[in-house]
Order: sequence, then structure tokens, then C-alpha cells
Amino acid sequence: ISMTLEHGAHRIGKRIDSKMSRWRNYGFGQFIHWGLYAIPGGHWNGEYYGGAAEWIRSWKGMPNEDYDNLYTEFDPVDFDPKAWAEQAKDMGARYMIITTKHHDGFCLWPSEFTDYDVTNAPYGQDIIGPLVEAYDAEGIDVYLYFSVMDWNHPGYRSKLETAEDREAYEGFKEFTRNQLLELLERYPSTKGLWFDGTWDAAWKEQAEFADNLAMEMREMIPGLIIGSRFRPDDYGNRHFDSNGDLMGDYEQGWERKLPDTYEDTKGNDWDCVMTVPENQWGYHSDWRGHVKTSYELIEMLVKSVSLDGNFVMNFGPNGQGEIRKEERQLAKEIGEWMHKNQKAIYDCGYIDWEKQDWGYYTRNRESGEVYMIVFNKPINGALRIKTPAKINLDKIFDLNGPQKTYRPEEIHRNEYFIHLDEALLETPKVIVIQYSEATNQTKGYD
Ligand code: H79
Repeated sequence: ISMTLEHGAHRIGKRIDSKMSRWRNYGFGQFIHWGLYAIPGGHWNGEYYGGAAEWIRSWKGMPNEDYDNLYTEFDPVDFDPKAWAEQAKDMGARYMIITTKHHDGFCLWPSEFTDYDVTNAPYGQDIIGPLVEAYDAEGIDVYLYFSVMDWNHPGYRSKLETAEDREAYEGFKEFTRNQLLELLERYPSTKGLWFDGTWDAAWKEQAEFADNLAMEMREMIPGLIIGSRFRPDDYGNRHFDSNGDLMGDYEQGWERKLPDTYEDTKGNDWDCVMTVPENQWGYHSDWRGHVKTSYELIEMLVKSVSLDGNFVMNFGPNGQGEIRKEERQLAKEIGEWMHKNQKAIYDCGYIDWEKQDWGYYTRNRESGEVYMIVFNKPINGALRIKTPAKINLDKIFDLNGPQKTYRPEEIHRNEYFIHLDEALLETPKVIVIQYSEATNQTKGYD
């Protein structure tokens, strides 16, 4: 039985309009976490902070007052939005998400509703506008990250226990609404919002307010894309309402983790946002622990697309506005692979063929062409393909290199081997499969 909810999901199933199709077809995005936390870069008074750099204000080793005065040092003289956008383009990103305001409350745009913004820092200029312009010029769609939780606003509360809390929080809600409408008014080419900091009990009581605000924002920018992390339902449930239906346009629950199977995604649209080290979003000058390689990130990208999601790789520029060399190198390596293999990523998604150990299938949503993205070469050199019944494999060939066509060996009904010549794979390899659906299958391949 399903409950009647005033502020639950307003739609069952995926959005089917052109703006959402564009989102779905991105495949690859860039996240940028930039703010005051880039200045200490994970250190204060010579001490190392091991948590996520953008959370340093919450560390007992750093007095709040010290953090709250960092804005007097925010002067990123090397900030070059055009260079960032060009790098993102070369990497193959088709959308970008920028932190307009993280949990600390510092605004990278000139906000009429607080003094805690770029205009009162030495830098003194809007960051968001030039970024939007530079990315728009490269044809990369811009999304605005916005933290509802705000450690700077006096009305913010994590829970509402007293009448005083409730009154203060009303002021905070008005402030939040003002800032969001301000952002959309200032940056009308914004394609969507990426919300965060919405887990607190106080916000979970705001089903009606958040629902109305989402409607207001959607009126300002028709087709605006908002994920599942914004509004709670009538009972304070997040992402999925009390009936289990997704709220918002796509599932935003995949942070630093990926689904393993299509069932895990419940057939919804989704994105995965991923850090390069284990858990650092903002700039940390001393990355410890494992740092992902370009091939690990490419595999996550491919896996995301194979399960109908977008993969968003995070960058944390430093306090001067530079993107660190490790991230530049990764962007370059991923870009080199994307340049040759983007056909298997862009406009592609899930196909219900049984996954094999060599890697992942993706399928172009328009042409129906299937791609095998091969990460592991089996010891016998043979890649297994199992198709559903009544599929004819018409043509199988390498996406790159000398036009090599494979003649699959049929090893069972609807099951084949294709034999690789290479002794070793140097990079993840893409093989194209053109297939047709037979009404009367005689032989899988002819
Ligand atoms: O912006 C990046 C991170 O800073 C932010 N989201 C990404 C995109 C983020 N990552 N982790 N978190 C926020 C922390 C969430 C912590 C939680 Fe909790 C654990 C929320 C609820 C339980 C810490 C402990 C905050 C409240 C209790």
C-alpha cells in the first residue's frame, strides 16, 4: 500500500525531456571544491589534519575564529577560469559542478544576503560568474553545488529544540531561499543544482518549504535539474520518500562509492561523485594514503556509464587558484584515453547483457551500438560474450588502431569467444559490437 504524501516524489520513473536526456548522456563530469579551506590545505599552526580538508573548521585543532578569518587572506591571484575550462574540455568532461558555498558558508559569488563573500576578501571579485562564462564557452554545462548547512549563518541550527531555535531557523530559511534565487538570477545558464548538507534534523522538518522552493527554482529556470539530496518528504525521509520513490531528478546517494549492479541503481538516473585520494574534496597539501591512478578513475567512469550513471571526478584547487600537478596529470591521462575512446562513453548507458570478467559493456542510446571496454585480458586470450536469445552479432571490430574485425567463435548457443591478438593490453581497450535482433534465429553469427 502506498501512503499519501504531499511532499513525496512528484514523478514516478525517469524524466524524459530533452534537458534531462542531455544530463543522462554526459557520462563524465568534473567537480570542483574550492573555498577558504584551500588556504590552510589540511594544516593549521604546523599541524596536520587528517580529515577531509574542507572540514578543517570542525577540527578541535583549529579555533573557529581562526577559520572564520581566513577570508581576509583569500586572494587567488593565479585563478584562471579559462585554463580550468580548457583543461576540463581536454579531459573530456561534459559538465562541471562548482561549490558556490560549502558548509563554512563562504560565498564565491557576491551575495546581497551576507558579508561573508568574495567581495569582502582581498580578491574582491566574483568567482562564479567568470567560471560559468569560461565553461559555457567550452560547451561544458555548469551546475551549482550549494550546502544548505551553513556554519556561518547565525540562524542555522542542526536541530530545533526551542521556540528560539525555530524563530532563528525561519530567518535562515529565508536566507537560503534568497541565496538560491539570487544564484539562479545571476547565472541563468545554470543547468542544475547539486545540494549537500541536508542531513540535519532541522532541515528534515522542512518538507513543505523545500518543496515550494524547488518549484520556485524550477519556475526560474525551466528544466532545471535537482538531485535527490534537496528536499525531505512529509516524514523526513531523504532521497527516497516514504513509499520508496525517488525524490528529485536523479539519485545523489553515490558519494565516493559505486553501485555494483544495475539492480543497485533501481533503474534510476544517478551520478557518482569521486575523490582522487580516499576522502579529500578541498585542497589538502599532503595527500596520504592511496591516490587513485588514471586507469582506476577510467574504470570507475566506465563502470558508471555501464550502469546508466554519470561519473564526476573531483578537483581541489589550492589557495592561489592553481590546480595541483597530480590532478593536472590525471586530467591529461584521462583526456588521452577519452580522446580515442569517448564514443564508448558519451550518449551511452546500460545494456542488459550478462557482465563478464574482462570489463564492461556500454551501449549508445541512439545507435544501439555496443562497446566492450576491456580492462582484463584472460589467460586464454579469449573474451566471452553471452547475449540474450535472438541476437545476431553482425560485426565486431576495434574502435581504434588498424581496422581489425573479429570473427567470434560460437562456443554455446548465444555464447561466444573473441580472441585477442595482443599479448598485453596497454590501456583499456574498446571493441565495438554491431548487432541486430533476429526474429528467427538460426545461428548467432553469420
Ligand atoms: O563536499 C564534499 C564533502 O565535504 C561533503 N560532501 C562532499 C560532496 C561531505 N562529505 N562527508 N560529509 C559531508 C560528512 C557527512 C557527515 C555525516 Fe555527520 C555523518 C553527516 C551525518 C553523519 C558529521 C557527523 C556530520 C554530522 C554528523
